[in-house]
Amino acid sequence: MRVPAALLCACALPLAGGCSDEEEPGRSVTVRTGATVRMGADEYRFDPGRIVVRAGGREARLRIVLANRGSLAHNIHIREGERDLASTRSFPEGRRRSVSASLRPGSYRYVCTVGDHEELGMVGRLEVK
Ligand SMILES: [Cu+2]
Repeated sequence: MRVPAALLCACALPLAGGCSDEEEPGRSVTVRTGATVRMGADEYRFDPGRIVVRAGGREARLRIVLANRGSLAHNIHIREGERDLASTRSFPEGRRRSVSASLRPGSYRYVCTVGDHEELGMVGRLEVK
C-alpha cells in the first residue's frame, strides 16, 4: 500500500504560502486507488480539505485515517449528496479512527456532523476519477 507521506507534507505549512488561496482553502492531495490518506481534524477544518483519487474511471478503494488534533470531538462522514457512504463515530482529541470506502467515479463530500462543525468549515471535497 502506498502511503503518500511526501505528498501530504508538501503543503503542511500554510504560513509558507503558495499552496492555498481564498477560493480553495486547505490542502489538496492526489492519490491512487487503494491509498491511505492521513488526515487531521481540528476546529474547524479537515486537512487535507480536498482529495482526488485517480482510479482510471473504475471503482476506487480509499482509506482515511483521521487524527483528531483539536480540542473537541470530531468525526468524518463520506457522503454522496445527502447519503452517508461511510463514517466514523465521534471521537475525542488525541485519538484517531479510520474509515474505508469503495467509491465509483464521481464527486463526494466529507463532513463532520458534530454540532455546527460543517457550517464552521469542516467540509471537504473528494473526487474519484
Ligand atoms: Cu467536528
